[in-house]
Amino acid sequence: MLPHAVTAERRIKSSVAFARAGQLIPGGVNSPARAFGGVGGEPIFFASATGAHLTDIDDNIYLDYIGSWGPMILGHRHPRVVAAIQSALMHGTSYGAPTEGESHLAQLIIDAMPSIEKVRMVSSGTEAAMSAVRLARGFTGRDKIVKFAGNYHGHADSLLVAAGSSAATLGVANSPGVTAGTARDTIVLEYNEPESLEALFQSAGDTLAAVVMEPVVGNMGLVVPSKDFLAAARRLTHLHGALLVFDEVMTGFRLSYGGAQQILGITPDLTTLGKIVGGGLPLGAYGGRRDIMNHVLPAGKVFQAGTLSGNPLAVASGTATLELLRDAPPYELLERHGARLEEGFGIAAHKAALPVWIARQGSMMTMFFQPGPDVLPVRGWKTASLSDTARYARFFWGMIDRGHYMPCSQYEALFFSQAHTDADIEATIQAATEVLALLT
Ligand code: KE4
Repeated sequence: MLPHAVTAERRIKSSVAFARAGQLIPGGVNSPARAFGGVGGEPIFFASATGAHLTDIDDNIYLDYIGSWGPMILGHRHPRVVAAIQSALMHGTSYGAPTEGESHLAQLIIDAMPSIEKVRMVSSGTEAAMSAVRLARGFTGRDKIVKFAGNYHGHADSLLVAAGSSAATLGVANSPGVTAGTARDTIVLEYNEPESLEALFQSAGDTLAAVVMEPVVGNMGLVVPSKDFLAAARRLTHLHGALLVFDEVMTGFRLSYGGAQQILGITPDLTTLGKIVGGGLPLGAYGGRRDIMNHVLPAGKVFQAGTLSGNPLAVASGTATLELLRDAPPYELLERHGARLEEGFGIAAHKAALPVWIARQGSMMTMFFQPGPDVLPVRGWKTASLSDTARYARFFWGMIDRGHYMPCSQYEALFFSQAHTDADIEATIQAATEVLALLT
């Protein structure tokens, strides 16, 4: 089932739905990441999804390259995941009390990531990151945290400083409403600059509770870390008694079954998870060293709670997803398809004489459109933010009109699933070749 070409005239129902939503919901969306602010035009409303495909409310079919911003690594509506949710549903939806399923999922997470000795489940990646920061501050007794420009860790106040993802896309990397007092305790450095991390620790190492980072960045577009940068983060936090927090909400179970930390060979003190761990239902988690996690209430004194934490339906969905990824790992297939997509896009951009930087890790990839003529390697926000976002927007709409749903921002990574076939990947390369040729 290959996508058919669609045009704006074929999205009338979406346009009507967006007009109605705009009267009821700020910006007509429940998350700015899906508002199309980075590409202009109106967001597309969807009705259903199966495997690698999305169907919008005008019955247009698209190959899906965001996969709900990461969770749908198995493809939409995997039968085993659907069956697990249905089975849990037959028993109830929420108890506000512990269930054995939560311990089973906790064991799966702990088995997958040796750095996680204990784990607490929450309902989103934001909650996971917010809680990990509070825990790091409670454990160390220190106030200040370090994050990196273009990294996004959800919308908790202390982390909405120089944030990536839709905060960067829509120009509110430092959101109104975040107080100066809060922002004062968040120090922002440039990703992949070990020397600035070194200098900070030299001057203020004993005031730092944690370094919080995306171990492979998806939220400024894809940026991979240098070995020196990662080594410095691990060495300096250890030396100065600060915690290293890997935000693996996006990379966890995506880049490998053990996440980015498995492929990078770095052991963090705390890890945050989301997206895939819930299989598309609302579930996040944070975990790490037992001595740290035992500070979380009621084992310890650091408060964190949640009505729907460890919700039985989300736990069933996440458990089925992780068991499928553990028992039939898709990572070799995803790597093969990723390498082919990277090659195809690179050849197409070269043919069109377009200055682009393509970054990829497994099934996460970004093609950065640059002003040129020279191509600058994108190592952090300083270079990512130079991107030609107008040209990206033209690429995005050209791909939409050919039935390929790319991230609606230059500052987001694309994702694909194990349900994408060789033919799907080739069709997307063909579409990109046609669109890029029109962008010169
Ligand atoms: P959620 O609260 O959206 O579940 O997770 C926040 C979060 C934390 N950490 C990382 C590394 C993340 O990528 C995210 C969320 N990612 C964005 C997409 N880049 C979610 C999309 C959205 O905000 O709608």
